[in-house]
Amino acid sequence: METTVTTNSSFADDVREGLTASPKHVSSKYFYDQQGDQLFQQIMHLKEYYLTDCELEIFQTQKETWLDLFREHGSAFSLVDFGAGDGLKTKVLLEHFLQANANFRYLPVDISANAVDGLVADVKQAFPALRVEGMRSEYFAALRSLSGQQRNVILFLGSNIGNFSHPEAIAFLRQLADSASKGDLLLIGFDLKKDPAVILDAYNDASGVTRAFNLNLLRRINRELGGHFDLQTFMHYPTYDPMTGEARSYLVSTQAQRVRIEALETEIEFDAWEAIYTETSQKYTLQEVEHMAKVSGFQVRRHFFDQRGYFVDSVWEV
Ligand code: AVJ
Repeated sequence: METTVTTNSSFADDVREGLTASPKHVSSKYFYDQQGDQLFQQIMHLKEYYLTDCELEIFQTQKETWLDLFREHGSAFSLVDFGAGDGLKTKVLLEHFLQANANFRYLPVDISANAVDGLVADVKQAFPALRVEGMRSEYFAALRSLSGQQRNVILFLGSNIGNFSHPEAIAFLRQLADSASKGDLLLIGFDLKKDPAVILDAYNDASGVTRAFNLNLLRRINRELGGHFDLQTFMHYPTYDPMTGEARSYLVSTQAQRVRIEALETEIEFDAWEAIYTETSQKYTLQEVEHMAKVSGFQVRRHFFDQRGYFVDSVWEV
């Protein structure tokens, strides 16, 4: 039942494959160990990282409208949170929905039990009256297990979709549409194309947090796989192509070197200035957003923008 989006390969296997390939690459999904989670929390508070502020602004201005939309059939709904992060933004919605006495429950889904348990404990403390059930599960399996009950409103926020390549994103959305039930809604965030300098700054903050976030990938290889990366010899190098909308991050070896990785019983060879490709953060036009909805089997209900028009939260129906 897995697609190309989710694989069962281990960190070790993927690091071996990616660092012996040409060009070298390691997936951004491996950013998020405990340190990576913490660094991402810091990124969300950076002034250069406008994405979080934009989406928070949309949440604050649209929470009434969204509640009307979610319970338009006068019925109960489940708020199914994919990739809940720290729930800062989601808490704005939860608070409003509780105040308005909405008939809903909150279901954060994550494959990591740690992430789910942490978030559940956190929202329970903040909102004792909230009906919350953590689901330690793969996304699509969670959705299928919920079908046939009340309407599901699936949250896929923060432009997390942007970490997928275009074909991966379409495959993911199609599988989402297939696993959902008729009438279910998807609330999905997309970062939009804008001044290229603004975008590049978001991935190259002055305080160096994003640099540390990217380099943490090598630190993680050192910690978990007995790697011998000297972080001083790798630089964080982000790019943005205004034509394709692709923001990419690389780690560039500033010298020719060989790096031993104990757990892989191997040595990785780098030429001077050879790069490891670590992340894509795709930026979209509204036309691209609408096209993605259509080809993956959704109907666009409405778009919601921040004041600057930097970001869109789009509501789609299955
Ligand atoms: C969590 C995938 C939306 O791509 O903007 C932030 C991750 N990477 N800074 C993004 C990230 C570098 C972020 N997403």
